[in-house]
Amino acid sequence: MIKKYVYGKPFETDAVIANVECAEEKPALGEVDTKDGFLFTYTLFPKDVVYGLGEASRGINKRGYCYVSSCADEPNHTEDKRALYAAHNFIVVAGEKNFGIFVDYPAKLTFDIGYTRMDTMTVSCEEANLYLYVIEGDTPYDIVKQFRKIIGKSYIPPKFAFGFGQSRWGYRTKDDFRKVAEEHRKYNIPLDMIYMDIDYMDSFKDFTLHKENFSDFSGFVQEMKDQHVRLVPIIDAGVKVEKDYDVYEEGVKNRYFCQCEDGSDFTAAVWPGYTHFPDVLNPEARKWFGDHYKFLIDQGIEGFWNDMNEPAIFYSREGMAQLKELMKKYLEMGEERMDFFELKDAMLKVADSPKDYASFYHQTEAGRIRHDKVHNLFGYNMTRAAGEAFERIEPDKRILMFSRSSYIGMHRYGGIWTGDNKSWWSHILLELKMMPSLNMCGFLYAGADVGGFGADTTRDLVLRWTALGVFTPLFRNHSAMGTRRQECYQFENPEDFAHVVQVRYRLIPYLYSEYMKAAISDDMYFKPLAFVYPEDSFAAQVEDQLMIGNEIMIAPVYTQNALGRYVYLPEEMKFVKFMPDGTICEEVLDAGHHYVEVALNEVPLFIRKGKTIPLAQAAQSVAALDTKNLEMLGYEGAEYVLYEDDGIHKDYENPANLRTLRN
Ligand code: MIG
Repeated sequence: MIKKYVYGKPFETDAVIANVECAEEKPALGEVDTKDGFLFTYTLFPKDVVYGLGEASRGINKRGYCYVSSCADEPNHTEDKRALYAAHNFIVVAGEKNFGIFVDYPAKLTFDIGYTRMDTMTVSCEEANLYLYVIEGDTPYDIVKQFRKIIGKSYIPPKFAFGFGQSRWGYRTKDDFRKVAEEHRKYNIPLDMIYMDIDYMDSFKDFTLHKENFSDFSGFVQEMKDQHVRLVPIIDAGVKVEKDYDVYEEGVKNRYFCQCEDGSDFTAAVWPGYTHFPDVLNPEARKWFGDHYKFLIDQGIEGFWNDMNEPAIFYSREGMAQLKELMKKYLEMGEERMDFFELKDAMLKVADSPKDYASFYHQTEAGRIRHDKVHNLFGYNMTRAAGEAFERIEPDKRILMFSRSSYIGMHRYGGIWTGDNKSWWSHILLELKMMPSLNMCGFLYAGADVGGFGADTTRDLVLRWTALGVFTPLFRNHSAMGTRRQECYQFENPEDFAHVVQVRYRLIPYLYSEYMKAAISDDMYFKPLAFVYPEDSFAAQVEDQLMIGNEIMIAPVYTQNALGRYVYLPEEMKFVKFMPDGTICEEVLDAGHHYVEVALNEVPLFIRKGKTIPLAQAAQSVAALDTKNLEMLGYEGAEYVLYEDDGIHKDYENPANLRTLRN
């Protein structure tokens, strides 16, 4: 049962696409107060669990902290962070009463989930102009499924995007990319994608190519495709201010950029230097920006990642002007009297400043709106620009797309990666916890930078993280310039990495099938244990294991120097380990707590009682997978319904895509 309540004059975000009638009465659960902004209050029962919020810090159970929806370029994903890159305003309270709420509001929103008072949850924002959806159901899982029905189908990438991708900020030349492909092939580390970070562009200008490094780009794209490797370029939000650069000139001429109060184009510095932001909330400008992806599609590109679309601002013209004033003051007064901390603070504060976000405007269907009032919709609509354009450019073909910033609704146009994590053990666990929360909000194609983006990694960390990445739909090793190199072939015994990545390919028939079933039926691919075992009170406390699809459970090792880990089995399961020599260890374990040993080069998973999964032979690319000859793993006599399609087109509902396999 879903009820929609309207307060004031909401901005139409298009997050919800089903027609839900507005209810006349007040919500039966919780109290709403609109005297001073919007305030929803609910008293939590001692054992209530709160799920949701998609991309956020901390646990699967969100209780006990305060989270803020305010998309931010935040590269430090520590426990104290209240806001990361996305705004996913959906939560589910499970326990004494089960209900979900979605607050469709595109500006800053605060979820105080037992932070100010441990027994009180509040959701609040400054202006009471929003839609509140209240969803009641028997279980949290049921509530999620109802929610997913009203926000529209999740994005489906091409099948190659279920392969392994290698990325690093700093690949510059064709030879850099060739080397990555060569090294993977040399060590039999499967590979389907190499990501192109900002250096492929000419001076960081969107929809351009570095002239010396990428002459005959389409020839190069084909050269890589001949090895079954797709190049996936990055697109940044800001368009460089540069005379005679076509994207810039068109945007200025047609008034397609976000503007200041006085009608001048808002100017912010990002990688290219000063840029303007395409006004992706203006349908015409959105179409224009999206059409530019064609420049790369025409050269054979089949996938993109959208970055810096919170949008990130290093500094604005105004911010720089103020800094200059301050520096001038210091130069005049001399260093004895200089307040070092004032200067340091001023420097840090120019980036992503609320003042800047409140100084430019969008031209929307509802008229001119100040950016800060719709801030959380920028990344969503940049990705929507691309997604809508793909429908025009290649209506029958799936194109890979994922974004850094997002809002619910964007899940229809692309996936997400979780941004600039670090090479920390705790971030393996953080990724695991985010995955089911993201699925609740519709984001199925998701993953984190395997091995960690910032900071120097270690071999064991990359191996353990890769063994989790085996199960995430988006499986990409990515790292920042200046950090220790972390491609699989950079470490001793690359065959260990080859083995772990090969396990992914062996599992692709199953993982892809479960992804597609989840996408087609608005279900979750990753589930917290409690969603599958609602009667098991211990399952609700498990924060480091996940269910995938209907057959398996994962319990990755995320502790350095650990030889294995404790795992909780809500029912009997078959413990499976993919050994480095290609064999598979199987052992039936009873329900309950166990310690399982898992070496660095082994990949563990658990098959639920009475279930079976298909397994392919390892292959070096998705295209090379033999899905006709699958072996079955798990319980004998069990059946599995496999979903398979050509991975390119959109014929999802064809009954021929399903076939029953028997163990
Ligand atoms: O300010 O393009 O999250 O994946 O490598 C950093 C360079 C800009 C941030 C992205 C990261 C990417 C990096 N970008």
